[in-house]
Amino acid sequence: ITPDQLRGMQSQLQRFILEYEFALREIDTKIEILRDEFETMHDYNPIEHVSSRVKSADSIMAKVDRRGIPRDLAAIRAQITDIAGLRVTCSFTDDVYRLFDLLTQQEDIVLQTVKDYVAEPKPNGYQSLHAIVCVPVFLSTGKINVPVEIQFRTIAMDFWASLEHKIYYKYDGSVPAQLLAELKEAADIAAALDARMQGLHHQLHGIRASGS
Ligand code: 0O2
Repeated sequence: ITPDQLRGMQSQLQRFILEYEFALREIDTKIEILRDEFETMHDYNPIEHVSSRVKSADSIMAKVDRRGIPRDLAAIRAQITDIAGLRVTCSFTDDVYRLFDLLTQQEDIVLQTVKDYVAEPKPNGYQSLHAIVCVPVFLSTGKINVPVEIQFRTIAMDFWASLEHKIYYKYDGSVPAQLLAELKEAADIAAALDARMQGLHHQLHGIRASGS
């Protein structure tokens, strides 16, 4: 490979990654607008926090090889849909669906796939609502539609998922059975807590509505 070819590949890759960063900015802005509107117009804010990341080149290539996808940008663009990822952590389970609706019903957003691990948790207890959406990004060369994976979850679901993720990596995927059972139990407790908090929240709003 010549230095010129290498420079060409580097700039292609840089441009490729940039498209996903732009898409994340578009979605971030949409969420910021919703959050600001909720704060100003309503009596509470359903969004606790938002985080986003673009997958690193190493992690994209690891997934490409794991899945047997050709190492070419067009194939990667078509088949890896979580290069841009965004996580919206909400206060209550209702808010998870509310935010999902508010975002995915916007007319420039195209909903591609939904995985509802809240309605149907994974066997290990993992809960979250996952959506792959396509968002338009306007470049000097024209419009491109870029896929973004959005994960909607409650604080309790997020708490559980981040600990489970750490444990999974610590044990390199081979987590002892006892720990897996405890994690599943913790997931059930987190789900029960979410249901309880949601109930309290409804009561609070009921009291406010009838008391005002
Ligand atoms: P990261 O670092 O968060 O990006 P795949 O994307 O191929 O791994 P699939 O079935 O296409 O799998 O995607 P799915 O089921 O929608 O889940 C993808 C992402 O959801 C993961 O991304 C995690 O962020 C999260 N996730 C899914 N299952 C679990 C789980 O059991 N525990 C935890 N803690 N997180 C989970 P990545 O790429 O694995 O990691």
